[in-house]
This record gives sequence, C-alpha cells and structure tokens, in this order.
Amino acid sequence: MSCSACRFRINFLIVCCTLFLSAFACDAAGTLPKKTITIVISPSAHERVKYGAQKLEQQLKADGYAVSIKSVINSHNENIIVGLLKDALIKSLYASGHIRLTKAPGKEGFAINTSSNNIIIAGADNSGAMYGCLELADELKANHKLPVKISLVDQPEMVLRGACIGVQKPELLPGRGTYEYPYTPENFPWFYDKALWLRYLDSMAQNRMNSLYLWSGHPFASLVKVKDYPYALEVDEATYQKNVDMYNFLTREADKRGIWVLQGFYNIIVSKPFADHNHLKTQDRNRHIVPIIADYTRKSIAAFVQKYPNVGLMLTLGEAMEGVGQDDIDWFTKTIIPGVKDGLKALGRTDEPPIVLRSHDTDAPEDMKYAMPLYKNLYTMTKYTGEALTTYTPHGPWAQLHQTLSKLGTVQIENVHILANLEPFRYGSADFIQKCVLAMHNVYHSNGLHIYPESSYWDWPYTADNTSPRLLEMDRDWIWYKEWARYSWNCHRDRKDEVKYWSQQLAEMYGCSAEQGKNILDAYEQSGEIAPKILRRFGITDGNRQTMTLGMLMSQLVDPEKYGLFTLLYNSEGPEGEMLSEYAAKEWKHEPHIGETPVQVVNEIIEEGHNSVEAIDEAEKGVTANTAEFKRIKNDMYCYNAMANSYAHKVNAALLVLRYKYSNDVSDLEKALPELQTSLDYYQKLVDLTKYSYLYANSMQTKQRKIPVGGNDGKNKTWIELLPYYQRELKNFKKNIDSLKSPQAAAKQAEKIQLVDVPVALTADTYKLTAGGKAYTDSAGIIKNIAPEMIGLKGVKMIKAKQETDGTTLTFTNAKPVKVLVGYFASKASQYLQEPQLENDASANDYGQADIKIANAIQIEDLPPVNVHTYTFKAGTNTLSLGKGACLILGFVEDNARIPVYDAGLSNEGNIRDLRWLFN
Ligand code: ADA
Repeated sequence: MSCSACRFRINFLIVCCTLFLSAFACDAAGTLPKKTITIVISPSAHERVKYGAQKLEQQLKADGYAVSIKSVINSHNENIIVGLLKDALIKSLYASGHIRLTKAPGKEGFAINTSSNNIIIAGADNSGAMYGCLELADELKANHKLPVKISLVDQPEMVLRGACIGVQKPELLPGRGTYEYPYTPENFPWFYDKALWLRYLDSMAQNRMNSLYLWSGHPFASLVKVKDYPYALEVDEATYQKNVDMYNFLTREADKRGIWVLQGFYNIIVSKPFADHNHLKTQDRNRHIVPIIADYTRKSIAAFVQKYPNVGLMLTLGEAMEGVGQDDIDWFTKTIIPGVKDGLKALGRTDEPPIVLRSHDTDAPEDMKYAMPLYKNLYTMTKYTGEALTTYTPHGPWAQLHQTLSKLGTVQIENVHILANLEPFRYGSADFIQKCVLAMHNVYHSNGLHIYPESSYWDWPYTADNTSPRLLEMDRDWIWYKEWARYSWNCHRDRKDEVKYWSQQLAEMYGCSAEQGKNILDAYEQSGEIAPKILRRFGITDGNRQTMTLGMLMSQLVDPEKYGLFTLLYNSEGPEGEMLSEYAAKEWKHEPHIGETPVQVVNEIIEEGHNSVEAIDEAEKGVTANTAEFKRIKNDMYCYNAMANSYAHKVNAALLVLRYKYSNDVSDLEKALPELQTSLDYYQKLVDLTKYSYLYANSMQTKQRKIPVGGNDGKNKTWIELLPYYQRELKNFKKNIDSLKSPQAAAKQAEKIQLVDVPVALTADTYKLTAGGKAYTDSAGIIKNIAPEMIGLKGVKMIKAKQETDGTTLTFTNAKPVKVLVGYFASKASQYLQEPQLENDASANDYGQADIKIANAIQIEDLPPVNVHTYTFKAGTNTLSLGKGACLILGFVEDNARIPVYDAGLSNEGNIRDLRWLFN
C-alpha cells in the first residue's frame, strides 16, 4: 500500500495503524500464524459486505491466519480491502496499482485483484462484494493459503437463483383443505428455530443463492392483521407475535446475505375463520371472484407488503380458482397488484418488490399481457419438467410455453418442482444438472432458477432416512443444492474441470483420495440417469400423483391411458422417443423405430445400475470420514440398481403382453412370466434394502397420491406395503394365462354387476339411460350404446350451452351416502369439461373422483367417448359443482355400490382392446 494511495481513503475513517499483539496473532492451536491479515471495510459498509468479510475472516482463521476486520489499511501487514467498484478508495487503489479490469462486472458481480501485497475485492454492488469475499474464502479453503497473484472478474449468469421450503405437511390437517396450514409452533416447530434458519441461510449464501421461496396456501392470516377483517386472523395472539418476530428475523437475516424472501400463496384460498364467518368455503376450485374475498385478499396483501418490506410475492393464480381465463387476469390486475401498490403507497415507497407469477394452471402469457403495464418488477415461473426431473433435452409444447414467457422481456424462472421421481433416494449427478441448466438457457431461454428440496418437500426439514435423530434435508442433500447453485451461477464450465472439482469436493467430504471421490461422483452420475429415464419412458405422469420409486403395476405399464396418462411427459419432457405401446405396435408391423426406445432404456438402466454399484464399492475402500452417510449413499446406489432391474424386467414383460395384443398367441404371455418373476425378485431386494433404512418413499401422504396404488390415510408409502400388490399381479397373471389355455375356465363368465338408482331429491329433469335416450335438452346427441351395468340408471338432463358458459351446479338431498356418476367426454376441446387432473388441481380427488371407473362407457352420436368418474357425498343436502364445459350426470348409486373398473370399449371410433384384466 503506497502512501499516495492512503491519501485517497476518503470514504474510510483515518486512524493510526496498529501493530498486533503477538498473542492475538496466534491461532487457537497455539501454533505460529502463517500471516497477519487485515480485512478492510468501510465503517458504513452494507450488512452484506460485513457478512462477506466475516465469512472470509472465519476461513482465514481456520487456515491459520491472524486476522482482524478494520476500517483502515494496516501498512505493516497484508490487507484484503473490500468495497464497491464505485468507492473512491477502490478507484484509487486500482489507479495506483495500475489495475485495469478486462470487463466491468455486472449485477452481483465482483473483481478480485492483487496489488503489491494487498488483495482488493470490489463488488459491482453490495451482493457482489459479499460474493467476492466468499469466492476468496473458497479459494483459501481449497488451497489453504491466499493466492499470491489473482485477477478475476465474475458475475452470475442467472438473475434469480433460489430454493424453496414448503410451509406444508405430509398430510392434511383435520377439517382443512390442501395447502391450508397456519404458521404455528404445533404445525411447524422448525419455523421457530432461529439457529436452523441461520444455518440454512448461510448455506444459501455459500451457494450464492439470492432467493428463498416459502410455499403456503394462505400465509397472510398467520402473519398480518387486517383492520377491516380482524376475525380473519387464524392464529392466537401469542403465536401471531411469534410469527411477526420470526418473519422479521428471517427476512432481515436473508437480506443480510443478499437473499430475497418470496412468500408464495395460492388463489383463492382464505383463512378458515374468514370462511366460517362469511359462510364460504376456504377454497373452491369452481368459485368465481367474490367481492368480499377480493377485498379481503387485497387488504391482506397491502398489510403484508407494509409489514414486511423485504419480501416479494409468488402467486399461483390457478388451482383454487375457476378455470383459466378472465377471472385469473382480473384477480392478478385488480386484486393482487393493487394490493401490493396499496402497501407500497402506505410506506411511501416507489421501488417495487418482485412479484413472481407461476404459469401453473393459468394462461400466464395472457395474464402477463395485462399485468406488465401495471407493474415493472414482474417475473414468470414454470415447472422445468413437471413435478419430476426427467431430461435435459426438453422440447415440444412445454418448451414453447417457456419460450413464450421468456420472450415477454421479463425474467423467466425455472422451477425444479417436487421431484416425485427422485425421492427418497439421494441425487447428485453434476453432469445431468449442468446439462439441465444449459437447457434452461438454450432451449427455454430462461434466466432464473428455483429448486425444490431434492426429497421430502412435504416433510421439511427432514429426510425419509430412518435415522435417530432424523437427518436434515439441507445437510443430506448438500450436493443437490451445490450443483444447481454452481451451474445457475455459471453453467458454461468445462466438464473436465468439473469432474475434478466435484471429485475433490466428495474426497473432502468422505476423507478419501481424489480418485475415490471420482468414484463417488461416477456412482451419482450413473444412478442419476436411471430415475429420469424410467419416468420419461414408462411413467404415467410427471406429477406427484405418481411415486415412481415405488414401482408400477403391470396394468399401468400396459394400459397407461387408463390411469390418466399425462401426455406432456411424452411429447415434451424427454428426448423424442416411443412409448411402450408405440414400440410394440411398430415391432409388430416391422416399422422402423424413432428416437429413444423402451428397449434402449431397459438396456441403459441395467448398465447404469450396475455401474453405480461398482463405482460406490470401489470408493468404499478409501472412505475415512462421514462413514455413516457414505453407507447410506451406498445403500441408495444398491436401491437404484434394484429399482432399475425391477423396472427393466417388468418392461420386458409388458412388451410381450403388448405383443400378445396383436398376436393372440398365449406363448407371448408365457414368455412374459419369467420376466415378471425376475422383476419381482428385484423388487424384493428393494424391499430388503429399504425396510429399515427408509420411513417412506414419498413425502406427500394424502389421497392425492394414486400411482402405483392410492395413498389414502397415509398408506402404501413403503416398498414393503407395495410388495403384496406385485405378488398378487404375478399370481393373477399366471392364473389368467392358465385360464386362457383351458377353454372351460375361459368360458367362466365374469360376475355381472347391475347398478341401481338410489332416490335423491332434486329439482332438475331426469331421464332413463337407454339406447335412443337424449342426455341434453338443447342438443341432438342420441345415446347409441351404454355399458350394461349402467343401463336403466336415472341421468340428469343438462343444457349443454349453459354448461359451456357457466359450468354445472347441481344441488340434491340424499338420505344415505351416494356416489354421483359423472360422464366426461374424452376430448381436449374447450367446449368439454376436462377430466379431474391432479397435476394442476390438488383438490381433484377430494370426492374420490380422480380415476376413471368405466372408460368408454357410452357411445353418443357425434360426441366423443365418455369416461365415467364418481363423486362421493355424505348424507344430507349437497352441491356438486363442476367447471365450465359439457359433461353428463349419469345417475346416483349407493356409496358402497360396487362399480366395475374397466373399459366398456364404446366409442364412435371403434373398440379399444384393454388388457388390464390379465393382472386382476
Ligand atoms: C399439483 C401438485 C401439488 C402442487 C401443485 C403446484 O397440484 O399435486 O402438490 O405441487 O401442483 O402448485 O404446482
């Protein structure tokens, strides 16, 4: 530091240089310190700069330096001077040291340079200065000494880099709907743990993340009091005070680390006391905007913005509000944005906190068209590949939505959501993740990242590992966070260097050689291909309705359409390729295959399973640290291997069954038997590996979970619970093959079911379900054929045009619990009511309506085939309310009436062969 430079220290306090006492200069172990270092920051430095300096100080101390943070340069020793590029001191140091930056760092960026024996960290802004300190601390950690010469300019590629925490639980609270969890110590003890928050926020800062999303249905009634609606508060006074304290603490500490807190909420959900007071439901999928709810929501948001100025908002316009359309636009532009503006006005603020609009279950491009002129700090956000991680080559209509949103000129954020195909096993493929982030830029043209916990989202802060004490997800899945964060900062890193980097990280974590670290990385990367490939080639849905790691039933592999096949999974969320049915059809017709085939995936996952086990075994020899966790990784690799093989052999069996569809040759089915047996043997291995090591496979433990088997009452969430289903299907398959071979058994008739009407009181017109009958008063559609079980039931006459514009509302009184049979037209055209879809409506199974009971149940002239779903209602006066679009009400039967689940095959397009019976 030259004296001329000292003269320019106008921003800094000038005090005399100090010599350090030798005692102070010794490290804790009493060994002589390597060097004495002064970190110099301005006394008026921003909290973030102070935070960065403290982190750097900690690392310097850990590496044996004697260090102190001062506001003046100490000319007797080396200094690390931290400031902003625009600071006069930094400018003068650059001038005296002849430092010329090759490029000026942008937002959140920094430059680090050496000048004589000082290091200068200059941030483009406060976050940049903090990141510069963290960068130097990382260098130090890797090399255990400060660089002699350094010249570095860096800045993040993605504008928002964030993670989320669900303030939600695995199960619903009694008397409450989805997403309805007030913030209370009983519901979320961890929310009140300040030390836990600091650890989490520190790890976010360490990963250079700048946004934390809290997901909740309706957080406002836990966090603010609204003057006009005092009764809406849904926590007691003491809890409210605690919440305010915690929320202030959290947002303050986050801000210190350069992190925006973004509070998420769903529309339109209101607090329970508000709903009860006004005789409304807390949420109703088919509700239009109600003035009092709009007023309450606007005022809640205004109060929230006023109370917590460092918080942004993330909103889901869909899910709990009537369909896609004008209501969404109105709600966004006339309730939400005005609410935020009211809050800002009350504070006299002119800056705008960020508002992130999720594209989930709404027409986001259309919503944004109206919102953009009203508010500047808007962002959009879309699920990367649904609620799962399936590919780094997304394409098709899903990619188009991302691209459209990216083109708006606001920032498009990629949400790596829930990870229903990964949980509960560990995931750490740096290769896959880097490629995903590249795809986010290159295919989706997006510029922000928002990741979910790798597993156990609904059970945060824990993982599903059966340990005592339980593992914290942020600890267990450190590599998940670190990988996404590293590539959201910069995804254009050289792969060779990355292999070295991660091998080293893993070597340090497990106290082994770099080569063994590389083995661990190999295990992660090999296993990291398995779950994405299985889901994208054989799955039913990318949604958390399916828990992929629990396996799939044969009938689901053979007839996925009967389980609500989610087509985006196949047309967008993987490389181009073939479904099992397409592959089988082409094989039969000797047609060429296109893209990624099921057989290719079968071969690949078997190999990847084998490789991951081999790699982890290889690493084991050298592991000396964190051995318990290493053993759990090893177990996970064995799980991946067993799962891959179980799926692979089941797929082989399914392809033979699909071949039988064309060949009618029972020997095809016989060939499938040993494959199915092998699949079961591997599943048994998976059961053995998980029996004591995992509490559950999936953290969402409600009836919303459907595949492979329904999750009602928190059941069917472990492999051992699923085993009997898989044993049974094998037994049934054997039995059915035998019956196909024996004409007597084949002749045995299936039991005939006849559904019978139950009396209900209603005002609407009814008609008898018979051929020649008419379901609509205003439309010709004549019934041509009906599934025999339903003949004679009493349907309710509908006005099709009214259903299309207003939806369907039917009030009735029933003495006993009933099931209402609702016919959905199997067509995506907007004039028809769409079948319940859990992917974008978490309430879609509240009445047990999610599954098709009788597929292709009625053939009506000039109309699409009809799939029957049932809605269960308790005794009393009930209202069935359905969204806009034509549908049929086909009768009322006793709740306990047995409704066959099958495909009646009645459609104007001809018969469709259903093979599910082979496994029943
Ligand atoms: C689906 C999913 C929910 C939630 C939701 C969302 O409904 O089942 O768990 O993730 O999407 O908000 O995206």
